[in-house]
Amino acid sequence: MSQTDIFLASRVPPFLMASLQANFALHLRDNNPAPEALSRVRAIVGGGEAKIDQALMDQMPALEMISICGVGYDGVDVAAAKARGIPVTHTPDVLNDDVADLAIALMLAIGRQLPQSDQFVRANRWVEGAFPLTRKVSGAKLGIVGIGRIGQAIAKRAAAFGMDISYNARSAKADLPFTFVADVVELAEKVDFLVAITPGGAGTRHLINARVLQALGPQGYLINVARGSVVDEAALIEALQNHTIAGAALDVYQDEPRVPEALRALPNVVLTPHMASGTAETRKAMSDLALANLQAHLAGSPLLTPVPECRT
Ligand code: 8YV
Repeated sequence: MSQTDIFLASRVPPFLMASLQANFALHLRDNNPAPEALSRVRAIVGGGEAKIDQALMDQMPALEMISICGVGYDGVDVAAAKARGIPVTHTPDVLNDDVADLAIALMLAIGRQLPQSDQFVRANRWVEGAFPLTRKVSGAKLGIVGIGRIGQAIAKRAAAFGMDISYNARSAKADLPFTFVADVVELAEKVDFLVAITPGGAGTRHLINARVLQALGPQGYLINVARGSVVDEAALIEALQNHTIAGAALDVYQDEPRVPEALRALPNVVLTPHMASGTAETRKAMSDLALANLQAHLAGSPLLTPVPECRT
């Protein structure tokens, strides 16, 4: 029996790659598959950052489904997929703990200056004097932009640090014991640490802009574990250079994996390479779920985790 043709739109974790290679006829975007091969493709698989637009789908007349190995799917034109009756799946929940862990780690890293102090010891500068004092995180005011599953996991951890927690979302969540602030500028004004964990896409593009950074102020820190598009990166670089804000800890960027030289040169940032879900345990769970969605579709069974727009 001939193998099902799958198009791989972006890099995926090694666990998923191994399963795809073993069980399917795999066509890698990087290899520019011929039109004839694309015409046989029944499913697209990709990571959370994969760009899957209508032009790409149009090259695949036999396309039946899209399985994203990631919770975010802002690179997928879901409306175009739906118009063709193509369901899109993603991998929510299994990464909540890891992303929340990294958000807390970044908050501690920038507040307590961990990479900077590590460098200080390595460069033997300790012999010349003490490391400058840092910012206490426990008990500080935290603002969370986006209070979905991951936002709530961050809040739960921050509560254990005795933080005073407020959040911004489209509407107040009555069941949450945190303060709702309808305006992001107002939220930034009242907190010490502002954490972005809202979905990417047109609706949240540059939600964190120059005005928000101005409101966060010279004692405030920005942490971004959402999408690079959520923050106006040029405005952020300017705010960091001019000390309009105290610092930033970022896991995501506008044009990954390219990080602007101006950002990399700054001393008041902590930069990680989009690794919030990047533990072996979680990437395995994400891979299993992405594969299970693909297999469910091919077996004619209900999909496990379709994106909200594709739930019936
Ligand atoms: C990774 C992510 O980018 O889940 C997401 O939305 O951003 C990440 O977990 C990626 O999808 C891993 O393959």
